[in-house]
Amino acid sequence: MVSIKNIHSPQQEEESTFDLSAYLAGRQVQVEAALDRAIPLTYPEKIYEAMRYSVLAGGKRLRPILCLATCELTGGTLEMAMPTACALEMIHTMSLIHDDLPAMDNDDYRRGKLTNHKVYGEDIAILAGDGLLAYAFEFIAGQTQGVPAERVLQVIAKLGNAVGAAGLVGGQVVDLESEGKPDISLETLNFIHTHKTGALLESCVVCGAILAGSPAEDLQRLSRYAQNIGLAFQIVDDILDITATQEALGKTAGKDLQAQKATYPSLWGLEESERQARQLVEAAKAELASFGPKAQPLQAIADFITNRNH
Ligand code: GRG
Repeated sequence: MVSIKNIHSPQQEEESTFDLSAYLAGRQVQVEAALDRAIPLTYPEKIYEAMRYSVLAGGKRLRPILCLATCELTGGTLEMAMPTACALEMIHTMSLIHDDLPAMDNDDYRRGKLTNHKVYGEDIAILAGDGLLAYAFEFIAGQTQGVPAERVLQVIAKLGNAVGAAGLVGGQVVDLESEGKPDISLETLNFIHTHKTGALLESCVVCGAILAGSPAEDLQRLSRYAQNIGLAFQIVDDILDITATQEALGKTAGKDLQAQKATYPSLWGLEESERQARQLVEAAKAELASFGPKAQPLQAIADFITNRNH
């Protein structure tokens, strides 16, 4: 079995003095606190409880952290980006709740806990996802402060595009259509993942920079960084489905094989999948060169994508 630990060279580890674990832990605490405040437990309590159950169930908080990091990198503040960062986690959580439903991927565990529909029933789980999706946009529009209105509008439009049929929803549809077809082409596999996973990750990175008022060239560089880490993230997700335990993943392991799903390892094998992920991470990091040492968090997050074990 191939381990994806130490996927980058020891030399690279020496070069970086940036403490990513401390950085991520600090940001996670800030994001969790903001999410806790964002969704109050009010009437009708049942739906707010279901929304809070999944949003506050843990998770790496990679999407909000990416948004905060690019906003800071491009001259903005954490405060400017926090409502959007929270909204991104609400949207991501919504997609996990719906993805876990029996009509979709049908999973009992997520983030180490029973899935939303297992606790609250399918009806409430669907509504909890709907509630989170709508609230995410309301939250950006109503809570963002210190940012010109046209930038907020740009963020809302970009996010709507990434989540709808042109993004997440479209990727999920092609994924559903591809079930039980282990022979789908690399082009179709790439379409699924650039839409289902990549579009939201790209939005996280670019929205942080939009809020800070970045020029178009920087938005393009950051967008290419995000597209590369998005694909690497999915390749690693496919590898982990084979190599990691349910305990480490917090969700059912080995599902892709069981469902005879086409994945990067099924197409390329584990070794080549690791090589491709590593190459994408290097390409992503190259896009950050012009930002200098300020881009250390984003450089380290790119490495983390291939080094993670869950
Ligand atoms: C209703 C607008 C709407 C969309 C729903 C269900 C669906 C359409 C799309 C599925 C999207 C999906 C679940 C993609 C998988 C993304 C992925 C790799 C999730 C795991 O992300 P991590 O590892 O999880 O960051 P944590 O728990 O750490 O946040």
